[in-house]
Amino acid sequence: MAHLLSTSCSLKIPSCRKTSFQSLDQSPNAFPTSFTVKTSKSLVRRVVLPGESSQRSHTVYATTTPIKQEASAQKRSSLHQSSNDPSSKQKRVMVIGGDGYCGWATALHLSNKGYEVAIVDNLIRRLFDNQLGLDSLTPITSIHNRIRCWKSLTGKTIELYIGDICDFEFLSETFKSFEPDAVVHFGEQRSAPYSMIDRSRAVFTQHNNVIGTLNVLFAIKEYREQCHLVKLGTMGEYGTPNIDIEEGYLTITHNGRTDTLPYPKQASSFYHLSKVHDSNNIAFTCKAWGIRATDLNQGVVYGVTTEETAMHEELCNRLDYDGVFGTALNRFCVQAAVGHPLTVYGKGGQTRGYLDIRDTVQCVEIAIANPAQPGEFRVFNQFTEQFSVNELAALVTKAGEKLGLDVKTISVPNPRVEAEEHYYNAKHTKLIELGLKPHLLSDSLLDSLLNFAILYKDRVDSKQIMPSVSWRKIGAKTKTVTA
Ligand code: NAD
Ligand code: USQ
Repeated sequence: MAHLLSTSCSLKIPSCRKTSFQSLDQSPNAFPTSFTVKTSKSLVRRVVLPGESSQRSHTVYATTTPIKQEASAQKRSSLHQSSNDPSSKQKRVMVIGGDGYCGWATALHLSNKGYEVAIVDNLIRRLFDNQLGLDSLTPITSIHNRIRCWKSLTGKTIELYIGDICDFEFLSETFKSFEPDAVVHFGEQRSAPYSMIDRSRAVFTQHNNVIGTLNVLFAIKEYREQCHLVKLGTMGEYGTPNIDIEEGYLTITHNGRTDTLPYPKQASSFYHLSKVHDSNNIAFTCKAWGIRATDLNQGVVYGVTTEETAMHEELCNRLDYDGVFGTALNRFCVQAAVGHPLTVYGKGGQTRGYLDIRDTVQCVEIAIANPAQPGEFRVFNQFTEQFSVNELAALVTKAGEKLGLDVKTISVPNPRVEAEEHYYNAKHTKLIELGLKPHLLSDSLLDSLLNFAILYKDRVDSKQIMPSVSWRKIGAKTKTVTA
């Protein structure tokens, strides 16, 4: 089992450019959030992929040094509609976190739909996996190969900016260079268990997520005032109150006076709390600076295939099944495929909103196509169905048995601090009103997810399945996560 904190780590990037990460220490910023392309002193790299001769395919920007404005940025502006016209369809979309699970599928979907897309990512998620000794169920190729494959299949270019959005200089240059009409922000540390490993991970998560989002807000104010921010929040911001959950706001009458206020937030991990802080910062800047923003409070995502990722094996998305990054339904399908009992935490009454990854990409597209007004902080609850963990386990058991699998369930002592039996009724009508056509969890989807898991079951490391992070045991001491 790999140790969590190694002193350095490098990722292999094809096309002969070696990258290395900064060394780690125990400080709040201990986790490397950017890297530089080492083969040249120049911090601006234009990567021309084999078979693409001199044509621009994608650009790799390193972090801290100002980047020369490229001529192509000017040329481009004649190709796209003016983003200062709020009524025009937004065309240029920056996908921050575009190498991740939701981001990769969304970047391809938007590119397929005719948007000009740039991915901004520091690839830190791949580093987390390396540090923790984890791997996606599905083999995923480098971001460079992914983009090259997409280009060769469709002729469509996705630009690539590699760097850390916590580095404002880097982010500014990506804004000046790409000139986005919309920014979809997926680029955060998104695992609740990761944020609860130890103090340094808690601090890293909140620093990375809150400062990254703050930088995006400043970049919009400074360089692209009309740009629409589509920010991935989470249903977990609301917690599990004993009343219905509304979409962002609640009208309250108190001592005879009535007001519509932000819905109370009761997040239950340092990760989920980072999303609450983000939401507050975004709401404030909408008011103060006239930023236009949509906060997508997304539920738990399941599935792996979208229309675009299915086009070629090199476009395949990641699927996490481990105890840190794996989420409930995806984990249960992989567990069923390898004959591991389904790991229901505690009583299993924990109820959450869920959605198919095909709906994630659809929802984001809908949000971009129907932008918020200047100064508007719009909140959509982005999920399609609610399930308790016990209900998910029962559905996977039934689907597994149909495929001849012997599926068992165990109750695992809950490593989290959360209600295990509670009321849950969350509204989710706004995206439907704007045209979302949900892919509801069906037998056929479960079949295909289970078959996917069976296909790759030899890649499963069973030692990674049981949860190893405890909400109660988190402390200041740096922890090594062992299987
Ligand atoms: P992921 O870990 O697969 O992807 C996140 C990506 O962001 C990674 O590629 C990572 O390298 C990048 N990133 C992180 N910090 C960055 C930084 N400072 N600068 C540049 N890039 C950075 O996560 P995901 O599952 O795709 O989730 C994406 C977003 O959606 C997250 O904000 C998450 O909170 C939200 N969300 C996810 C789910 C889910 O079930 N996966 C559910 C609800 C909400
Ligand atoms: N759970 C189990 N067994 C497991 C895994 C999870 O019982 O093997 C339970 C958890 O205790 C929890 C529920 O299932 O009650 C959901 O857990 P999860 O790991 O599937 O999801 P969560 O930690 O909430 O986080 C995921 C994403 C996060 C996103 C969130 C949406 O990692 O980025 O914000 O889903 S939401 O849950 O709506 O907040």
